[in-house]
Amino acid sequence: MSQFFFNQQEIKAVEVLKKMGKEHALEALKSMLLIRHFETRGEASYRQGFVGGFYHSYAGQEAIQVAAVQVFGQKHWYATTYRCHALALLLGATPNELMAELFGRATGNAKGRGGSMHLYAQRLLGGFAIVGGHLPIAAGAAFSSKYLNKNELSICFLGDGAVAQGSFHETLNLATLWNLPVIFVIENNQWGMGTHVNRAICTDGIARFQSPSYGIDGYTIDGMDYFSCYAGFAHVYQQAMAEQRPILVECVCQRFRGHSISDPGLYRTKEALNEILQSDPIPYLAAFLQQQGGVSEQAYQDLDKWARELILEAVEFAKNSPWPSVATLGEEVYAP
Ligand SMILES: Cc1ncc(C[n+]2csc(CCOP(=O)(O)OP(=O)(O)O)c2C)c(N)n1
Ligand SMILES: [Mg+2]
Repeated sequence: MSQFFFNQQEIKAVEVLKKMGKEHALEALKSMLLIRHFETRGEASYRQGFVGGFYHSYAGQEAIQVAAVQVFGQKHWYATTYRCHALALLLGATPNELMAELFGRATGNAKGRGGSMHLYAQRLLGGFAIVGGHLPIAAGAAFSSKYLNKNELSICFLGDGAVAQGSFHETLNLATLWNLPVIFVIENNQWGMGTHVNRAICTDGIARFQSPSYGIDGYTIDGMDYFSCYAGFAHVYQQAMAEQRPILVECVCQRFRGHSISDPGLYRTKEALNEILQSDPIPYLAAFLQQQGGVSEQAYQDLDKWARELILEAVEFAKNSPWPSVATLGEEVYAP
C-alpha cells in the first residue's frame, strides 16, 4: 500500500509533453476550451430563462476529466455526479444534444427528461444527483466486468462531500474485498455546497489518509495542472489494468463558480476568488504550449473561436428544437 503524489514539483511537464506528443496536449486544450464555452453559454442561457432546474458548472476543473478520458479512453465505464456536462461531452455526447437537454427539448441527450444533472453517453452510466449514490453503481459496473471477464475498468468521479457518506465507505470496503477494478477519483474542489472540506472531512489529505483503511493505493494529483493529471492517470491506468483492484485518487482543485447557479458564493471573499481564478488550467496550458512551440498565439485564438462558435450553434440548435410532446411523457421513464 503506497502513497503517490503528482504535482508540478514532482513531475516534469516538459517530459510528460515529450512522451504524449504536442498534438495530444493540443487536443486537450481544445476539449478544455469546448467545456469552458459550454459552461459559459449554458449559464447565460439559464439566466435568460431558457434552462430550468439545477445547473452545476464544471468551470475550473476541466484538466481532470479531460486528462482522464484521454488516458482511459472510451472502452471503460464511467459514472459521475450532477456536475456532469464535461464528462458527457468528452465521452461523445454532442454539444447540440447536451445543450438541448439543458433546455428540456425533445432533441436532448435524455429527450428532455433529465436536464443538467442526468446526462449520458455510450460509456457514461449517468450523472447522479444523490451525493455518493453512484459509488455502488460504479462498483457494480466493475463487478460485471470482472464476472464477465471483460477486462474493463470502472472510473467513478465523486466530490469531496461524498467522502462523508456511508456509501463511500461501504463501497470501498466491498470493492476491495471483492477485488473490483474500479478507480475512485475524488475531485476535491474544497467545498460541498457552502461547507469547506476542512469542516466536513476529518482527514486533511483524503486519498492519503483514507486509502490505508482499505489497504489500497492512494494518489494525490494537482487537479489544476493538466500535465500532473495526465501523468497521474497514466500511472494509475497501468496499475489498475495490471492489478484489477480498487485505487483511490484525489484531484485537488478549485471550482470557479458557485456550487450551483443559484449559489452567490458568499462564503468566499472576492479576493479569495480572484486568487483562485489565477490558477485557471486553460491559460496555463496554452502558455506552456506556446512556450514549447506547440501552438502559436494565433492558433490558440482560432481554437478559442472554433469552440465559441460550436457552442453558440448548440444554443441556437436548442432554442429551435421542439419541446417533448406531452403524449410521450410516460415513455422511457422507469416508472410510468
Ligand atoms: C445524499 C445527499 N445529501 C445531500 C444532498 C444535497 N447536496 C447536493 S450537492 C451537495 C454537496 C456535494 O459536494 P461535493 O461532493 O464536494 O461535490 P461538488 O458539488 O463540490 O462537486 C449536497 C450536500 C444530496 N444531493 N444528496
Ligand atoms: Mg466539492
